[in-house]
Amino acid sequence: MTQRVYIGLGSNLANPQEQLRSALDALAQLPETHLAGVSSFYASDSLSPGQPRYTNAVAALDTALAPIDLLDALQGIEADQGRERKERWGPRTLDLDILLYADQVIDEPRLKVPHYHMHARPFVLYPLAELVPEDFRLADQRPLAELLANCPFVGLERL
Ligand code: ROI
Repeated sequence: MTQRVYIGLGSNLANPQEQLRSALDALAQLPETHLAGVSSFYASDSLSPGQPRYTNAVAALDTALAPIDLLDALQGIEADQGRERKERWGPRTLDLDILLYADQVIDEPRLKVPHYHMHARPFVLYPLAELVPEDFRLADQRPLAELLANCPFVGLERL
């Protein structure tokens, strides 16, 4: 059975738009997975000061991969694109986050879904909103419209 999953993509090094495009190609080639949709790309300042601006997007996947297998696959794509895990919150060539996995709530050491910071991040919520119905709710039942209302479209530049 396939599940609808939303992936957050981010990059602020080494031509971020190119990084996102090759990550999308890699997502489309994952086993047992169909790339069902891609949002616009958005640029914004880093939440951590002193880093280059980020480019972010959200992708919709229909996948039969289990959550941890999908996480392994995403970390493989990050590593292929030169991600080095030096410092937490550091600049990165590619960040791939599982934002939502169907309506599952996952709380494991390696994986927390819904993604713990997505509720307040405009560069996640606005691209996600392009891919879902207007009455969409997160797995914790919070309506996306409510999160958007509390998260102004400030500092986001749609590319
Ligand atoms: N800031 C923006 N704008 N986009 C990101 O993806 C992003 N990712 C991060 C931190 C450093 C928190 N800031 C970010 O990890």
